[in-house]
Amino acid sequence: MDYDFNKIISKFDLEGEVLSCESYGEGHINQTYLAEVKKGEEVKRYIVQKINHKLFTNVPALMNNIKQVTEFNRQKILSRGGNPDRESLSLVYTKDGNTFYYDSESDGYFRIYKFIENAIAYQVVEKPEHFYQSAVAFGNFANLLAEFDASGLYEVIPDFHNTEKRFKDFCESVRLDKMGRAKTVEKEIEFVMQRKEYCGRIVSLLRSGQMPTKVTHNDTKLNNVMLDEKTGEPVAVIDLDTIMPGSICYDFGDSIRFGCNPAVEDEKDLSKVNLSLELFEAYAKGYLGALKNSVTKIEKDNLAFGAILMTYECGMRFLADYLDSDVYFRRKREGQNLDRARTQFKLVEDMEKLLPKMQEIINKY
Ligand code: ADP
Ligand code: GN1
Ligand code: MG
Repeated sequence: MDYDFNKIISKFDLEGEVLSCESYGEGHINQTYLAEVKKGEEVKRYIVQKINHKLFTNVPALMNNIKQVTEFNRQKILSRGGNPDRESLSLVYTKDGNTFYYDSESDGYFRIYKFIENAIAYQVVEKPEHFYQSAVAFGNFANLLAEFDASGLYEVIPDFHNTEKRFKDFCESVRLDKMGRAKTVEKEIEFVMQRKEYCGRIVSLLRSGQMPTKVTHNDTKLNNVMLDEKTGEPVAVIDLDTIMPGSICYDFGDSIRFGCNPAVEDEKDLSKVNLSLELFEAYAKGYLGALKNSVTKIEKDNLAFGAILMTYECGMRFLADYLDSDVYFRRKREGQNLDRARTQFKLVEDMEKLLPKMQEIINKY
């Protein structure tokens, strides 16, 4: 075990003997573990996470956001007769009622969620139907957030999808070139520079009020939603760290970025990386179907562009991290962030060619 999980878990309001606590999942940000805890004859599973506090510098405020959203969600699910421990991310509080435990020994902030059983967070789309269902899940989640009083939410990472700001940060990484890697990725840097004009489009629409600012999830990739392992139907939206003001074009775009590509995010063989219009249509149908009339014209006109923007932005973030010596995104091997950046740029090129078709599909729904 990486940390003293016996001690850490004992601080939370759950009883029993910790049988194991092993590294779990494919998230790029937090350190996630699956714990098995035995109480009497029963073994229960939990997700234990060491929160990335380099990035989430105000953990109490972050956790207060999660508490507000999950508690709201819980009430909604209970009122329709559902099971909140399965249909929502559910926190296990500490014995003294806190949302997290700070372990001074490891300088780690830990939180625990109930494990959502019999459900899968896919890394790539295996069936178009699954992708459609993930769109329904994120669409319903957007509806839920629209009813939620967001005035008490803290903006966890300001400018999270402010692509103009991301571009400036990228230029700074190129300028500093800490690892001397810039000369080996000139082509990729040029790719970003050539598309600078993309950066301001959505932020200026939001700034001028032409596009509504909504409370959004901001990290809507396929492995942040759990689907029932048997029926493939949506179970719960997870990874609630980045709920903040944003645009639905970001949420829609990020789902497309990750899920419409049949290859993995760090695929080395770029011939396998492309945008599937079939998957795009499945997502558009599910998402717009769930959102119904709440989508404005300006949003609709920018959903397909949002996919290009989110993919471009994510590629730029991966490349900046490669230049900065991989300090942001967790990586399992050397060069992984560069490979991730390259898949994103390949997808951007594909989307640029397919944009009129993507827009046509949006207009259908
Ligand atoms: P990160 O912020 O690092 O992406 P996530 O919160 O998304 O971390 O968790 C990483 C992975 O752990 C998810 O993709 C999912 O596979 C799994 N996971 C997270 N929470 C739960 C849960 N409550 N039940 C089951 N699996 C979960
Ligand atoms: C991170 O946490 P995770 O792995 O679900 C990142 C997203 C990126 C994504 C790229 C808080 O998401 O913004 O789009 O990696 N999350 C954060 O796969 O930066
Ligand atoms: Mg995640």
